[in-house]
This record gives sequence, C-alpha cells and structure tokens, in this order.
Amino acid sequence: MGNLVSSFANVLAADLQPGDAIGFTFFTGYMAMAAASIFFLVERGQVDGKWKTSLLISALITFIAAVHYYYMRDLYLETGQSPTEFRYIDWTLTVPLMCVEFYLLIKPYGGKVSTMWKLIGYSVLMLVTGYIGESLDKENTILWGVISTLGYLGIVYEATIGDVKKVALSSNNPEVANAVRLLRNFVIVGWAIYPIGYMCMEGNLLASTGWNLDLLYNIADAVNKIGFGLVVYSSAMSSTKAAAAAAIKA
Ligand SMILES: *C/C=C(C)/C=C/C=C(C)/C=C/C1=C(C)CCCC1(C)C
Repeated sequence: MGNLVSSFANVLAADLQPGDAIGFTFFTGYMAMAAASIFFLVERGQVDGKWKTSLLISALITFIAAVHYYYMRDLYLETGQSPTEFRYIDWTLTVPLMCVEFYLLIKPYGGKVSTMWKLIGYSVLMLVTGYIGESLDKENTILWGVISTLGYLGIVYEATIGDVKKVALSSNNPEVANAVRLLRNFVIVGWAIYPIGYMCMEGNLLASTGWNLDLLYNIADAVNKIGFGLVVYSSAMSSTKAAAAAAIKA
C-alpha cells in the first residue's frame, strides 16, 4: 500500500514544469486532437451523404492521434525521453488514412483503388525506414533518412503531377480540384517539418541547431492532422451548400 501511494505520488510529481515548451505541446496537442475529433464527428451530420466518410476519416485521424498523445505525454513527462514507438505507431495508422482522404476526393471522378495503395505503399516505405533510422539503427540515421525521403517524394509526386492530380484536374469540379491542391500543399509544406525534426537528432545534419525533434513533430502533427480535416470539412460544407442552392433554384 505504501508503495502504491508513493508510486502514485511519483506519477503526479511528473508534472508539467514551467518553461517546458515540449511538454506544453504534448498537452495542447492532446487536447487539440481530442477537440478536433468531436468537431468533425458532430459536423458530419451537416454535410451531404457522399462527404460523410471523408469527415469520419478526419475524425479518426485526430482521434487516433489524441489517444497516442495521451500516452506520449505521460511517457515524456515521466522519463524526458522521446516517445518514438508510440509516435511511429500513431503515424503508421494516421498517414495511410490521410492517403485515403486523397482517394475519397478523387474516387467519384474515376480515382482508382490502386492509386490509394500506391500512396499507402509510399507512406509505409517512408515510415518503416524512418523508424529504423530513428530507433533501431541510429548509426546509419542519415542513410535511412534519405531512403525514407524517397517515399515522401513519391507521395508529393502523386499529389502534384501523378494520378491524384490528373484525376482532380479532369474532374471538372473546382471544389475537388481545390481540396486536392490544398491537401497537396499540406504535404509539401506541413509534412516537410518532419524530416527537419528528424535531422535534429544526434548524429544527424541539424543536430548542432539544438532544435528539439519532439517539439517540431508535435507542431507538425497539430498543423497537418487538424489542417487536413479542416480542408475536407470546408470543401464538404461549400459543396453541400452549393447543392442545396441548386435544388432551390430547380
Ligand atoms: C500525422 C502524421 C504525419 C502527417 C506524419 C508524417 C511524417 C513524415 C512526412 C515523415 C517523414 C520522414 C522523412 C521524410 C525522412 C526522415 C524520417 C521521417 C519519417 C521523419
């Protein structure tokens, strides 16, 4: 019993300290992801049927992240270590779901399932090699980072020039073309924060900056996961409103 009480006290003692910017982003990240999930789920009731799956996927992405942030936050506060394993489990689930968001946008206009699997394949390559370089084989962290970047560039290519872009353009639906373009911008700008974070690891190219990998990853996660969801949400809302206006006219 005494042990239990003292270990409980230890957990409480592992609290957020003033000035701990990294710890702060673990807390705000957790809460922001949880709040975004509720938002997307509730707003799902407002949009046309064909958008409901997209909003559900947005909610799943932030919900899966919220649960992982719950654990990552505790692990960080108790040990001061990077929660690398939780981080990569989270990404392995959420990044493929972000690929599904692309697919759902282009599917009504002839987007192929094989395009979705191509995107998912690139993300698996990116994340598996990133994990090896961040956790299992730190000696060769730069090499693994380079291989991982090839997977990342594959996704950038598909969304900028490849199949995703082609179908979005040929859709003749400005709403869809615009949503794909905005998501692509998140991939190019927002996702680029991750390799920068990775390069801040010991032994990597930006180690001397003293920037913190977790701080960068936490900021990037909030920007990208919630941002992706908001892009989909606003497209869904404006296309729902346009359809309603057209119905009134007719
Ligand atoms: C919600 C989580 C997201 C959108 C995670 C994205 C992660 C990346 C784009 C990670 C990319 C990496 C590289 C391009 C090279 C170095 C290793 C990684 C895995 C950090």
